[in-house]
Amino acid sequence: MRLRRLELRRIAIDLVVPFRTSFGTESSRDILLVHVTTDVGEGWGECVAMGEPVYSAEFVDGAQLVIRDHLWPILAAAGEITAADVDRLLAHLHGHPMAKAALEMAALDAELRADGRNLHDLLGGERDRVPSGVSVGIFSSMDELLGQVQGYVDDGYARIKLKIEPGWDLEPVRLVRELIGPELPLQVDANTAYGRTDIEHLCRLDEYDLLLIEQPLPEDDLLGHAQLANASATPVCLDESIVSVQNAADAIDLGAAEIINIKPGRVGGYLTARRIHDLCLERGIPVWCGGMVETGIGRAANAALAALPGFTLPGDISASSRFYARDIVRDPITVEGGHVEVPTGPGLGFELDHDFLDAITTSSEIVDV
Ligand code: NPQ
Ligand code: MG
Repeated sequence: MRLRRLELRRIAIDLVVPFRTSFGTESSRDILLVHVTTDVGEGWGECVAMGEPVYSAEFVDGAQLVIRDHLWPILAAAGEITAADVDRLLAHLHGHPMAKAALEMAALDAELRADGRNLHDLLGGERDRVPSGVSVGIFSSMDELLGQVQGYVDDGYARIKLKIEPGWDLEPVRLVRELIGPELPLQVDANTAYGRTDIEHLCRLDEYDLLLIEQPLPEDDLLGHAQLANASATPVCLDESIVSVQNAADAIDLGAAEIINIKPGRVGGYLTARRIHDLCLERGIPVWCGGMVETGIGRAANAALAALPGFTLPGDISASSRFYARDIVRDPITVEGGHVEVPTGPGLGFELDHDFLDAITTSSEIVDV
């Protein structure tokens, strides 16, 4: 296909309840959507960068700029390409994985729709539904936390993940484990809030039979994670630290990653995400699909990825209604019996609700070839 036109669409969308993590509280989302027009049709992608560089170095204004001025011109000038060429064409530009992933997504959506295929098919997913986990924020009181967790248990989620930080760890985990009982899988995510001097403290989580502890230490501290993995019974899972196939392999070899959270935006796209999955499957490292509070575009694509055989743990692909009162797609992801269905429609598998999308659009920038 040939890329003809780019629309950078920004939307503003409120969260149903503020989401507090160790890096801050989010009450609404300012999301960049990437809409490409090609000679064979259109496609949409979603950039998962946040408003500020608090999860990783990327942020939405920077992503829009780098797409417009640096990434798009290369793809637009490349002539006849396929979505599988995007990663290689952009490889000489450092960083900006979320911006690159959004463009690759839009190219995949356009190409797949033109061929009457879907992402599930292209990636090689083997299941038509995947287990769904929910990520639960930090609260100012234990009562609020337990009330939220009970609601998600009632919704049928297959696994609970608690956000933790220093001062909000052992006690909330103890009380939630008591509330949900010994059977429901429980895990924690610190988003880099601890340091190597906390290793002994983090080992005290061992008694709560957690599925894993996600990214307790800074993203560049692979050795510290290996030290924690040696000291603790709870498996160490990396999120922010894993940014490429090579560094995933290195983290595994170092003993720093006993489990990996795969987020396509963080690693530069769905095709690289699949390669990390393939590596982990070969090495016997369980993986699961993370979430970045996506709309129905990203949620549909994540469900397709999570259908691959190495995704043996429930992902953070919760119902759209976990975060949004109304989604921008006509077929939002729902959770039934603890699972989400992998979309079967063409492309990434979503159908846009254009009226609602237009209603929440805050800006639209057009770039021609
Ligand atoms: C994680 N996600 O696994 C993240 C990080 C995160 C579902 O826990 C707005 C946009 C708020 C993106 C909060 C989950 C967010 C966000 C947390 C991403 O580390
Ligand atoms: Mg995480």
